[in-house]
Amino acid sequence: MGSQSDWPTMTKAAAVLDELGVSYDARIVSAHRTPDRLHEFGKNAAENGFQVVIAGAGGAAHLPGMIAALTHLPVLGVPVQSRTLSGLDSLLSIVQMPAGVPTGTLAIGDAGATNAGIMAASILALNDAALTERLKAYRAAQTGKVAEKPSDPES
Ligand code: RP5
Repeated sequence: MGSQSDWPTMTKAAAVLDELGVSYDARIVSAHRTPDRLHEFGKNAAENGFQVVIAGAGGAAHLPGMIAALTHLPVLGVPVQSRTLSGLDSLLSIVQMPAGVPTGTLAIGDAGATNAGIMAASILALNDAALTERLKAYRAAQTGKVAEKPSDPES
C-alpha cells in the first residue's frame, strides 16, 4: 500500500487472506515518497517469491500501475477512498492503463480490498488444490448466510 493511512482499507484484503490460509507480506511502498523502494520491490518481486501483488493506493494512485510496469506478476489494484474526491481519483488513476501493462482494478475502498484478497486467492488456487477447497468453502459459507426473506429491522 502507498501509505500507513491505506492500512484500514487494505487490512480487509489481509483478513481474507488470513481466513483462506494464504501467506502474504504487507508493506508500505509509496510511488511518490519512496520511489527507490517501489523500484526495488517491483523489480525483485517474482525473484523474491511473490506470486500475486495487491497494490492499494489513493489519490494520484500510481502505485499499482508502476508495480505492473516493473513485474510480470499479476497486479490487483485497489483504489483507496480518498478524502477529497471519495476515491474516484484513485479509481481513474489505476484503471486506465495503456495496452500491454495490465493492472486488474477492483472497487473503491473496503469492498475492493476484500475482493482483491479473494481474487488473489483464486489465482493462487489454480495451482493449489487445498486452497481451491478452502475457497469453495468460503464462497459456500457466504452463500449460506443470505436469508431468503428479510427480517424486520430492530426498532
Ligand atoms: C497515496 O496518497 C496513498 O496511497 C494514500 O492513499 C494517499 C494519502 O497518503 P497520506 O498523505 O495519508 O500518507 O500515496
